[in-house]
Amino acid sequence: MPLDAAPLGTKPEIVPSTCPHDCPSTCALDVERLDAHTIGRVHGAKSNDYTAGVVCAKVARYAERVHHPARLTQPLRRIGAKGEGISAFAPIGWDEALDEVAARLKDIAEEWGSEAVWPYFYAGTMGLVQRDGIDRLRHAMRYSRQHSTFCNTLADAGWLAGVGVKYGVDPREMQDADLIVVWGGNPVNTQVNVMTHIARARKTRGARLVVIDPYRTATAEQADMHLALRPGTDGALACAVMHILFRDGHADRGYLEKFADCPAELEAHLQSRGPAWAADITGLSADEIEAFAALYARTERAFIRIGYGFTRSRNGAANLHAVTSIPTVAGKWRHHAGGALYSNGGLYPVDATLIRGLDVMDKATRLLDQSRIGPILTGDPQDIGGDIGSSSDAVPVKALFIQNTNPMIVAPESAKVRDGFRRDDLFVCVHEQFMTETAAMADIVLPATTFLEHDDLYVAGGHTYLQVARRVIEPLGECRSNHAVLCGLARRFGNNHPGFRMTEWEIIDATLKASGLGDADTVADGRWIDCAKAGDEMHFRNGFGHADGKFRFRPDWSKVGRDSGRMPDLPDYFAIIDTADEAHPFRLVTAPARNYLNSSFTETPTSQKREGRPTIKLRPEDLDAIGAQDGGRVRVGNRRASIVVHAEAFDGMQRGVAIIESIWPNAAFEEGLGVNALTSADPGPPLGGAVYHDTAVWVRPA
Ligand SMILES: Nc1nc2c(c(=O)[nH]1)N[C@H]1C(S)=C(S)[C@@H](COP(=O)(O)OP(=O)(O)OC[C@H]3O[C@@H](n4cnc5c(=O)[nH]c(N)nc54)[C@H](O)[C@@H]3O)O[C@H]1N2
Ligand SMILES: Nc1nc2c(c(=O)[nH]1)N[C@H]1C(S)=C(S)[C@@H](COP(=O)(O)OP(=O)(O)OC[C@H]3O[C@@H](n4cnc5c(=O)[nH]c(N)nc54)[C@H](O)[C@@H]3O)O[C@H]1N2
Ligand code: SF4
Ligand SMILES: [Mo]
Repeated sequence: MPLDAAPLGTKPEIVPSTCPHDCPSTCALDVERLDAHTIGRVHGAKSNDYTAGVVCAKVARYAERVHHPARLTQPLRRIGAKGEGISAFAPIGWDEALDEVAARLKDIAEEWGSEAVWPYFYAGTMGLVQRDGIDRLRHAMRYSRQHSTFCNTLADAGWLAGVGVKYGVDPREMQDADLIVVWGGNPVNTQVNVMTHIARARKTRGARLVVIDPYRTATAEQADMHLALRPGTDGALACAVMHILFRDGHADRGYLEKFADCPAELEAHLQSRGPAWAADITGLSADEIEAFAALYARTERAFIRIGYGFTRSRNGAANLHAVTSIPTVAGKWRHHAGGALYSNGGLYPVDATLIRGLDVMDKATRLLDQSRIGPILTGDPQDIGGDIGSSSDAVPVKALFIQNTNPMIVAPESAKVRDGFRRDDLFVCVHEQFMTETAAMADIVLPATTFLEHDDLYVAGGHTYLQVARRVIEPLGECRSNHAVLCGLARRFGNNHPGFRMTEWEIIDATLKASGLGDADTVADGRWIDCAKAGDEMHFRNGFGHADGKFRFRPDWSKVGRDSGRMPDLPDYFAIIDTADEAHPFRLVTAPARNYLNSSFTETPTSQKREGRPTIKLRPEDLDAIGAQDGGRVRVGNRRASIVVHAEAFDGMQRGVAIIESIWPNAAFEEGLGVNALTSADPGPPLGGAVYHDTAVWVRPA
């Protein structure tokens, strides 16, 4: 056991690192290094005032993942059927593997045009060099571009529409707040550090916690008030809260005059959107809405911590915009610990030109929607035309080169994704740490290092630190980093972009220097740089991110995305969700499970044990109504597919709401199709974005 490898009585060496996973916390880590190949426990850095010594349980026991016996250690060629797993593969050498991938991509580009190749990636590591380097290869070779829509497209659209820049109030101010509203997020599961700062506010100031979430999550369990609304109805709740603020004299009229575009119009518009109206839509009582609005109105230091969950609906951008309008109406942004934070992703002055090869990008290449990989691979003519390219001469995708993502599980309409991967005429190379269900569909699989085995540079959504982390241990077996693989391919293509002739460390160094942030060694030795702006900037006390400094209640959605015609003019309930009907009486939310991180950690025994099995939470009355039992098997379905899961009686939500915590591998389900067989690949307006929590389904005993 790696944990016991240090001789008794010796203290393990502590080495700094950064958690690379797709989590807003981006924790600063202290890793126990037992020897050059082995780690022990992973701790949160006490010296970082955001991480504050805390990490989630799954990363604390990272030894279980990095030293997992099923880690890939050699390049593999598939010699058996697609989807069968490791037994269908035979080991090959790196040169042979890269030669073959390069030759196939070259042939396909020659025959079909370079856009027939789609480099496909997401956020297995959030390190900028290892995550985004794939774009450099893409642009250098004029391969198809990717519109990355799995996660934050709808949320970004909604935040930017009103606020104008992608940052918000410093999260370290949460500890000084008197009211924290966790809106559509579940930080106990998804970014545990938020809870540290909330706990401080509760302990030192008696702060109140309000959670707005369709079900009683572990975060909601800790709350003073939990508003368990129907999924996708946050716009209505936000409107009613603002209606009450105007009605009861809590709108900050002086502030609005100076900092908002059209407060009088908004007030008039909200006249007809009071608590009774919103109660009808959200399923909350008018009293609950009044109580929340009153608490919010009377608290100066009211911090809204906005999560992603409530934006994963067709109306998600509109919902998020409506929520950011609340602190504007009430003028809360003015106060220390008042206002809102969604993400600080736009805070960092990092020049990504070298990493992403932006100098050689050709914007004329087509842009393919990541979330629509199912329709794309199965040849939807609308999709393969791309967002920008012309559809008349559209070529099918003939090759996928995949790093950092597991689309067979995480992408919507996964039955189509699987059909697409099964195509005989599709060449697939997957660079992975494990034999994921996506890797199992590949022709060539390449073994990848983990963050502990390579260098990288990290920024964060949930705080303000930029971090540089050196590798902690030697690469396992023959594992190579994403950067090394990209360089290997570029060499075979004879591509001379300077980024392919540099080491990771040289790229980090050059990027920091180009960004005016110093050099790699200095930043790594200091571990992080705090990129927070002055408080006045992060509270928008000098104005919001639009030219006139005013928050937009009436955004110009056409500047945000092409599908803007349907967007509501002013904050509203935008009724375009997959509404429940007689045939599909339940609204399904596929919220993140605590012990998995997307599909990562689904391979570790402790996570598997803690999660148990795929489960649908339904109210006891709903179980009775469909004739199902607590613990019994049920079939859940809609137009797209049906899956079998076990039912759990749970009274933490309204009737008609169903929860399946995710994301389980498809193989964990009886028939081999997982929860994303039910979710839709419809792009949410105005700019696209996956709608994982916006699905009407039927449920019946299996
Ligand atoms: N343990 C764990 N941690 C994770 C992840 C994971 O899978 N597991 N995923 C990581 C990633 S990639 C991300 S982007 C973040 C996301 O983390 P969060 O910001 O927390 O967002 P979501 O993950 O989508 O969902 C959070 C909550 O939103 C609720 N929700 C769903 N629909 C609605 C709605 O219509 N209205 C409201 N008010 N709430 C709604 C869900 O019930 C859920 O409890 O977490 C990261 N951290
Ligand atoms: N039903 C449902 N589906 C969802 C969501 C949901 O809430 N519900 N959430 C969505 C969201 S928010 C997101 S962000 C996506 C995330 O989806 P993904 O980005 O696919 O996230 P992971 O499943 O964690 O997959 C990352 C993969 O990258 C690999 N990896 C990690 N580090 C490296 C590396 O350095 N190199 C290489 N080559 N590989 C590496 C890991 O082993 C893992 O298999 O899922 C989405 N899907
Ligand atoms: S809370 Fe998030 S960033 Fe921190 S260790 Fe866990 S997964 Fe990583
Ligand atoms: Mo995400």
